[in-house]
Amino acid sequence: MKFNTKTIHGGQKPDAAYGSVMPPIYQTSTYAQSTPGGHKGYEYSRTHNPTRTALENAFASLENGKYGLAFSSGLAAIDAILKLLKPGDEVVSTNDLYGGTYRLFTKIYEDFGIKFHFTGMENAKRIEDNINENTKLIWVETPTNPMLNIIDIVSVAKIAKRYEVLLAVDNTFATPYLQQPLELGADIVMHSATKYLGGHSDLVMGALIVKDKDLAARLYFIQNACGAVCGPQDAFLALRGIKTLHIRMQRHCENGHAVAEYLAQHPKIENVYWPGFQNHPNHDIAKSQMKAYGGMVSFTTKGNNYEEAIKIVENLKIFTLAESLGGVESLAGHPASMTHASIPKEEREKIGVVDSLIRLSVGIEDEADLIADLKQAID
Ligand code: P1T
Repeated sequence: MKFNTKTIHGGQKPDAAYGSVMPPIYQTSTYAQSTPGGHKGYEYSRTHNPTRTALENAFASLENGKYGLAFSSGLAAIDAILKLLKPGDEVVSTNDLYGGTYRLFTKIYEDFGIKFHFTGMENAKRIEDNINENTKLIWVETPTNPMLNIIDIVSVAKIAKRYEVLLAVDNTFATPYLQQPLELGADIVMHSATKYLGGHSDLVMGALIVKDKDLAARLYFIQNACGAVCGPQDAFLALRGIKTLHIRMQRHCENGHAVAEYLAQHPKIENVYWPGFQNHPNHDIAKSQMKAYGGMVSFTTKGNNYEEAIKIVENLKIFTLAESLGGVESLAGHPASMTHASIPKEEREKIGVVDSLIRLSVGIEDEADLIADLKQAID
């Protein structure tokens, strides 16, 4: 089945009871048993729920995986991966990543005895410099949030295999429409399904997808034992969102391209970060592992003035100033004071998250309106 068909049918079939084309919202915590243990595959909704199962099957299908797991948020999904580890284990992570992931690593899991090494992964050699006998996990986000760096998943996967370390890829920015990390050698794909998978800014959710049966069993155990599952209403909304993922992504990419080109020629703009540009430092890798370049664009203004950046985001009318990304509507954010405020100033500035950096999640509105809005806000 091709991707554009999978978004609509992947892992899903009409409901067995009445043939409803969309899975019903099984709004129930529990299921009747005829005798203890005598049930129809469902006994308690933390463990399983039929609406969630339909969504988990859809996740697995989209990423060419075998097993999908849905969580109450993206961070809950990452938390489940970290629970595969034990005190003394070490993780090598990208140094440019979502601030909340960084906070979970450094403010929660370091206290439980896990050590994190943050490094730029554009050069794979740097990963090897941080691997030792305690390393159990490599954490990759690509494209990175918010600098839009691209990491070569195939090269990192080779290193992970050589050292027998798990490779997890946060595929939130790309979505399986643009890249499928399991096909490139990753062991675990993670999503904040809050973003493009849901696609309508109406839910908070996380996803994990794997191919390996034993790894899936360990993650299902953690999901049930720790309990950060999503509810059936949200599972239904995510299923509905996924059905248009391919057409939404196509438009996000087109509009992202137009906005990036507009910003690049604007005299007040210093840098535009978008992996589709030929002069983006990792453009060749983006070209080889992604189908197109996505709808996320970051930029800085000349002079790197904090007040000016704040004024621009306040002046926007069609772009909404808000955290998050990946919905049909365009959003603008100021990473240094919003999504990445939990990263110390000197750390974030090392990776380019300077005071004038503005991050755009370019939506699927009319391209001309988006450009006119940026023009009036910047001018
Ligand atoms: O918000 P939540 O569903 O828990 O997902 C966390 C998360 C994980 N990974 C990436 C790449 C993310 O971008 C996020 C959430 N990011 C935002 C809220 C944001 O505005 O960047």
